[in-house]
Amino acid sequence: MNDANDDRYKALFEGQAGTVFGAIKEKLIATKQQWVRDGRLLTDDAKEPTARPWQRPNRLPPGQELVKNWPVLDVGLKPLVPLDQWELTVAGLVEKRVRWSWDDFLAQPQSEITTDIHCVTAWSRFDNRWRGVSAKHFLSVVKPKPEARFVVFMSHDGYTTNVPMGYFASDDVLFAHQWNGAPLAREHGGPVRVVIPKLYFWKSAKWVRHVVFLDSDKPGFWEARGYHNVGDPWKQERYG
Ligand SMILES: Nc1nc2c(c(=O)[nH]1)N[C@H]1C(S)=C(S)[C@@H](COP(=O)(O)O)O[C@H]1N2
Ligand SMILES: [Mo]
Repeated sequence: MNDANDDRYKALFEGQAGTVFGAIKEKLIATKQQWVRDGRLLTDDAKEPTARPWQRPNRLPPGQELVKNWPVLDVGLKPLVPLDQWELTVAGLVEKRVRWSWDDFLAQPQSEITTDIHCVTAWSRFDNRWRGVSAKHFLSVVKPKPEARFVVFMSHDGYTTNVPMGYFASDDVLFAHQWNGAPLAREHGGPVRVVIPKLYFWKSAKWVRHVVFLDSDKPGFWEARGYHNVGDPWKQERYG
C-alpha cells in the first residue's frame, strides 16, 4: 500500500506485531476514486445548510440508508494481531509518548457508549454498543501540546486516516475492543479500533496501532484519494 511504503511511515511501522493476510483491493480502490469524480451518492441536501440530529426527527443523515447487518469494508489486508504482541504507541506533539501493551490498555478506565455508524458508501447502522478506552482519557494521559491540531491514526494494515483534534477529543470517541458485549471481531478491526461517531466510518481506523499528533494536517489513505478531509455525515461531506 502506498501509505505503508511511504518513507515517512516506514520507520513507524517497523517492528510491528502480527501477520497481515490478504491483498490490496486495487479494483475497489479505483472504483471508489471514480465515485469521487462522479460525485456518486450525493443527494440534493448536500448543498443545504447542516441539519444536525437534534434539529431533524430523522436519525438518518442525508443520502443514507438504514441496514440491520454490519458490512465489512477495508482495503483488503486483514491483520491478525495476537494480544500478547498487541501495542498502541503514540508519537508527535505530546508530553507523554505512551506505549500500551494489551494489559496496560485494559488497565485504563473503561467506558461504554452506544452510537450510530454512518458509512460513506451510504449505509448506516443504529445502536452499536462499544466498550473501550475513551479519547478523553487517552488525551489526559498523553497530554497533547498546544500546537497539536491534527491526529493521524495508523493501522496494522498500513491504512491511515486523519482527523482534526476537536473531533478526536469529542466525548463519544473510543478506542473500542468490544461491540455489543463481545470482543470486537477481527474483520471489524479487533483487537482494537477507533470509533469516531460524528464522522463517516472511514475515519474510524480498524486494527489501530499508532497515533500521531501533528501541527499541520496530513491526509490519510482515502483523504489522499479524494474523500473529504473532515467527513461530517450531517453535512454530507463525502468528497473533498
Ligand atoms: N485499518 C483500516 N481501518 C479502516 C479501513 C481499512 O481499510 N483499514 N476502512 C475504513 C472504511 S472505508 C470503513 S467504511 C470502515 C468499515 O468498518 P467495518 O468493516 O467494521 O464496517 O472501516 C474504516 N477503517
Ligand atoms: Mo468506507
